Amino acid sequence: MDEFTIQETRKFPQATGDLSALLRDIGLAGKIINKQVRKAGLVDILGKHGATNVQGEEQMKLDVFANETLINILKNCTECAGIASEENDDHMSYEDTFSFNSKYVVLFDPLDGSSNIDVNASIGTIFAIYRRVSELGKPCTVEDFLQPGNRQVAAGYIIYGSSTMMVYATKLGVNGFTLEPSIGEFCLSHPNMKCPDNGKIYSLNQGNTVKYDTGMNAYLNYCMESNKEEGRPYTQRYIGSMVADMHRTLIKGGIFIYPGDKSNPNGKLRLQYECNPMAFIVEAAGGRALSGKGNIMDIQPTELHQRTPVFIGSRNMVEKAMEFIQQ
Ligand code: FDP
Repeated sequence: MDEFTIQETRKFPQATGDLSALLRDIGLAGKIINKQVRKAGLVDILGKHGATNVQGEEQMKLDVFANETLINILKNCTECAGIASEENDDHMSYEDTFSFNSKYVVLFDPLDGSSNIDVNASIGTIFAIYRRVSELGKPCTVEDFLQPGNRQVAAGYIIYGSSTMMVYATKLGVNGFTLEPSIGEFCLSHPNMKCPDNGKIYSLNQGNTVKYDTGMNAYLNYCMESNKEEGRPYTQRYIGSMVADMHRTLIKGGIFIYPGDKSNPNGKLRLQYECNPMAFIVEAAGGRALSGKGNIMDIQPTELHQRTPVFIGSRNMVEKAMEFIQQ
């Protein structure tokens, strides 16, 4: 992966190599988190940590470990001015001369899908990289973290599944690397990933149907309706771990939805830590990511832990869903 990233950034004569180094450091954090995830069940890392995060959700021990690993690695590298994590109340600006002069900030969800940890289902780390807008030479500021998703320079995820993979996107495209455990390297296994324009899978928490509005329910009926020519009914798949559901959607096509509902009009998923990076990846792969009111990546964030409804995946399926949602 490191070699591939260096070759790619060489396509830009003005590139300094900072982005490649940052991606390598995030990959390193992924390897360390992976090592711990793979020991779950053997060492005392399963279960609850005993605290709640800023969203009032119970933190799992692995959430805390993953968060601290990313924070420390990015603090000690020279390309990151600061971070914002789904697990922390505020952004963190790294207070040293190297960091003051670093041009990138990173936002991450250290361990997404954590309700799946104890049952051995796939979980993942999601990250988004932005060029800071604050003045170089000084600490980064909250404005650096409140940029719309269309200003992302790169985004990606690491999935701890049947194998461990790091998938990242830049404006040049999306590539996937599988961790070769015997040499500890991410190796290019999924070059130039493309999200199929159409798919046969819809993915959402259908248990919430009663809370969905009429447009959303009409779309669900459309997915379940029989239409041989159009390949319906679609298949329903929902792991409840966004990284895992999105990885499948990226590879096989389909639509992943976490809509707003009567009790939570903005849905559950976080704009900056989950939806924007996934939107950047999927759109770089030819797919589509909408909120029901427009492009996810055009939303101007006003706070760090903002949520948004999300409809993401195969271009034609997402556009079709909008015919029902925007009624
Ligand atoms: P989790 O709470 O397990 O961390 O971001 C939160 C998330 O998982 C996503 O990964 C997942 O897609 C979604 O929540 C699942 O939510 P529901 O249980 O409400 O379906």
